[in-house]
Amino acid sequence: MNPFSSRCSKNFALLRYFGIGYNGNMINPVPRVAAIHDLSGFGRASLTVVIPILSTMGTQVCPLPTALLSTHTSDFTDYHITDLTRDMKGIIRHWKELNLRFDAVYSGFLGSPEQIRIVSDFITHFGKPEGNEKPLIVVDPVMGDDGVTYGPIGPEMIQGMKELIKRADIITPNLTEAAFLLDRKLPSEISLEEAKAWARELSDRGPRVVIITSVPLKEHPNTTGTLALDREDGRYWMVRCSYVPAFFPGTGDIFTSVITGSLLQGDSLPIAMDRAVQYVSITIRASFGHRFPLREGVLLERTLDTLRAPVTAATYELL
Ligand code: PXL
Repeated sequence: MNPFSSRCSKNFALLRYFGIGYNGNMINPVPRVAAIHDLSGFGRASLTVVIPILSTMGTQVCPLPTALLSTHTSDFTDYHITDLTRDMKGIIRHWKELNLRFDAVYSGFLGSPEQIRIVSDFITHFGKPEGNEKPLIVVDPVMGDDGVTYGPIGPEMIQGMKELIKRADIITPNLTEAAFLLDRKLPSEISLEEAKAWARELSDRGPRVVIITSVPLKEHPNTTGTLALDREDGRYWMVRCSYVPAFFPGTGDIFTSVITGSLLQGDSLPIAMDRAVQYVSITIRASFGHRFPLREGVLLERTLDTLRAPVTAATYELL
């Protein structure tokens, strides 16, 4: 029986249940994400936050680990690191043989220019449209924060990221990473018009949506801005939250994971931004009052439940 002969099968949830799309292509019962990040055992960054967040948001996560570390590299020294480039190739070979289909490809921290090439090839293969569905390509160009690069990131990685973002639908640099990508200096504050121009310039290189985080806006002292442009409709969005004076590693990974989960569950771009900003903000607040080293990351174990809540108070602005 063709499930599409009935009128109600036009409902996308039913398509997920039947497992077959309008064009006869296979549909995953829940959205499936290929998550290309490192696995840092201690410190709540990369896969140890990506997996719980996306799972909580109803998405299947398929990790493609880039490296195995004892801890992330921020404020830890002498960490153990094993590069997994060879293993990535083996995993991808098997996934190709299995003919897996992903609803999104989401990359974060990458260890070498060769890994960037592998991710680019992965996007070429697994990012192809099928029927009228195309996997969402999310590239978080993880390179640094507060004007400095993370331990293993050098100039050739910045060059590689400049190429990789061209392949993305959505990129989520913080202001430091945006400055690296645009060969600019990191300003201590930036005007709204300048920040919009940065987003526009990055989008001109390929990605339809650019979301810049950690933007210290001249016009709004003591707040942190998250600014986005969707080139398709030319609209700029802004979500502001009050500045919390604490630097926790892993919050960028948390932010982009919520954006990905939110878009995959059908939210609009400004609602996804609102969810991500509010989640990072409440999770920092849930952590800040405790007395433990910042390098251990935010206590997302205490706030994951809130990701299932409907959006109640959206604060986004159309610029
Ligand atoms: O959260 C970003 C990140 C991811 N992976 C590794 C890192 C960092 C930031 O410090 O060191 C290994």
